[in-house]
Amino acid sequence: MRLASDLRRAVANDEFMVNYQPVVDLSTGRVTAVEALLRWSPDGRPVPPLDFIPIAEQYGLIVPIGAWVLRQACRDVRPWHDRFDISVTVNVSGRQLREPDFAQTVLSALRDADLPGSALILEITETVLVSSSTENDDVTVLLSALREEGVRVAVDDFGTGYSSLAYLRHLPVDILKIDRAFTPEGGMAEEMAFTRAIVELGNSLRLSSIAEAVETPEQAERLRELDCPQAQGYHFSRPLPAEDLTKVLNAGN
Ligand code: G
Ligand code: G
Ligand code: NA
Repeated sequence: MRLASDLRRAVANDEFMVNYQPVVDLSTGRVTAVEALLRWSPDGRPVPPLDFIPIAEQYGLIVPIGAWVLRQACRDVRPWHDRFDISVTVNVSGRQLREPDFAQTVLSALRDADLPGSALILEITETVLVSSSTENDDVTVLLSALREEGVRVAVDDFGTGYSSLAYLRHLPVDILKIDRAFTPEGGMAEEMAFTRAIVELGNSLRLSSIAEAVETPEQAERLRELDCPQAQGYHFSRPLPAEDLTKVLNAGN
């Protein structure tokens, strides 16, 4: 496949970049974290992540690409962490978690950027977490070890991957990223009931939920009324290159 060989070359040629989308504390408006989002523009034309990430996963290329994202994200967040106490949240695919040296990859990215583990959040989809979550399995052990270094774990796409919540009782997680399907569109009663139930679950488990794809001030206000602690989305900011985000943060955080 053409895309796969292009991707292989891209790793060697440094063709990737990382953009950062702010995660905002809904009660203070402060940026608490940024999500690292991989971008690839071979010959100046951007390829959507949803087109190339599945291929990268299929060919195992997500392992070196993901390691590169971790290193870049830790390096970029360092000044934002020092000045504004901002953490970085990095997407991790199941393929990466199964690498025996994944913990080493994470810890060396932190060490080389001189960043504490508490500044890093690993974002793992609910489907991947659940498919690897019997009580004593490797992923549980791995995540527990990383948490001992202060690294936090976020459940991505929460609410869409699985019909049971039992895994939340034994998997070491800190944050729920509430799937965009539950970001209220119009404030209709039934829609709000789902959002409220999910936010309340997160709050009562002391998980710091993040609502995704918040696009309007009305949506942000509804989430505030439901006591959702954090949110991200175009209403606050699009994903930005590091230099642009630095300017935004310096202008006031
Ligand atoms: O910007 P958006 O189109 O960036 O991202 C689309 C999807 O790609 C998201 O679901 C996001 O989780 C995923 N994604 C973005 N960056 C990365 C990455 O570095 N690694 C992995 N595994 N997924 C990513
Ligand atoms: O599920 P995950 O957090 O990985 O999704 C990130 C994806 O969502 C990226 O593609 C990002 O560009 C996109 N995104 C971020 N904010 C918004 C938003 O407000 N609306 C929409 N439609 N997409 C968004
Ligand atoms: Na994500």
